Amino acid sequence: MSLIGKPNVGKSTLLNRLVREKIAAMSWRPQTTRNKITGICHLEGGQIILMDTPGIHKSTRKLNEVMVKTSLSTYGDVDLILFMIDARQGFGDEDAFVLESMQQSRTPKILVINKIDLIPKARILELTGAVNAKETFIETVPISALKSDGLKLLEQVLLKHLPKGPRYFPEDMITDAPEEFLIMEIIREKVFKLTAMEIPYAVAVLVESLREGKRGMLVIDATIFVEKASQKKIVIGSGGTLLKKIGTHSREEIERRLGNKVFLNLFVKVKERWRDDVRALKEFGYTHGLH
Ligand SMILES: Nc1nc2c(ncn2[C@@H]2O[C@H](COP(=O)(O)OP(=O)(O)OP(=O)(O)O)[C@@H](O)[C@H]2O)c(=O)[nH]1
Ligand SMILES: [Mg+2]
Repeated sequence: MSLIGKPNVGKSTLLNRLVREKIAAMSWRPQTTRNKITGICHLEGGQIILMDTPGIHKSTRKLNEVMVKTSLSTYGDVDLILFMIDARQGFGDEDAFVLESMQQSRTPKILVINKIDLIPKARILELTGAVNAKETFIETVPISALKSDGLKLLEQVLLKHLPKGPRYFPEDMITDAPEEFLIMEIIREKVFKLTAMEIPYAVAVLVESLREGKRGMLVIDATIFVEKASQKKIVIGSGGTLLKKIGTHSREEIERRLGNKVFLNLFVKVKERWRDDVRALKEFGYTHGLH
């Protein structure tokens, strides 16, 4: 099952809620997610395998092209597409663009209207009617991912429509993403939240090494790449204060996630125009559709 929608509608928030653990980066900025990430939701009635994807949008940059291709590539791999819209913003041109991208796909679609905590109830019915007039959805489920409202119903709807099969994953497994990826995303999310303007978008993170240090401590070396020397200066901050804050916030979350004490070494480097540089994109793990 794939979570699809324009940026910022709440796809990653829903993934984390259904998995009952934070595995996907979330922020109030659009285009937070850049890779797909699989989450596994264990229920009495079965396992739901969910895929969070980057928000589909228009852009001329290579990175953004790769992000969108990553999302589109999931259509053929899944049994269900969850098309998510933001209840407060309603259905706009950007949503129409996303819907158009799935027109060719024969995968059944469910409409998820998220952020219903922000609108009056009557508006839900109105939106349901308006969006269902544009496309055939097998179900419409209004939810608030943030407030965990409507999620029980959504789980039941998903179980009903997903084909029955063996349980693929062990009960304690919530993602198949490698540790390096989860760590990279935690650091990138902190940069997304602690920097402003164009900086979050100019940042890529690479986990260079993971090794066991003294007393079972996990030692992590990671590099934050930016596109310009001026951005590097900002990410480091005066006297290194911002980098320190990014490091502390990241380390605390990595420790919670891995259940291990962590020593995090963060470096900042400039890689000019990496967002349009195929080699750099590959190095950073943004590979979909690149040759
Ligand atoms: N009020 C409200 N806010 C929500 C809800 N779900 C998500 N949000 C907020 O919406 C913002 C975007 O959430 P994300 O989960 O990062 O959105 P996304 O669709 O994954 O965004 P991209 O990765 O950029 O495509 C965050 O600030 C969330 O807290 C909701 O049900 N209600
Ligand atoms: Mg996301």
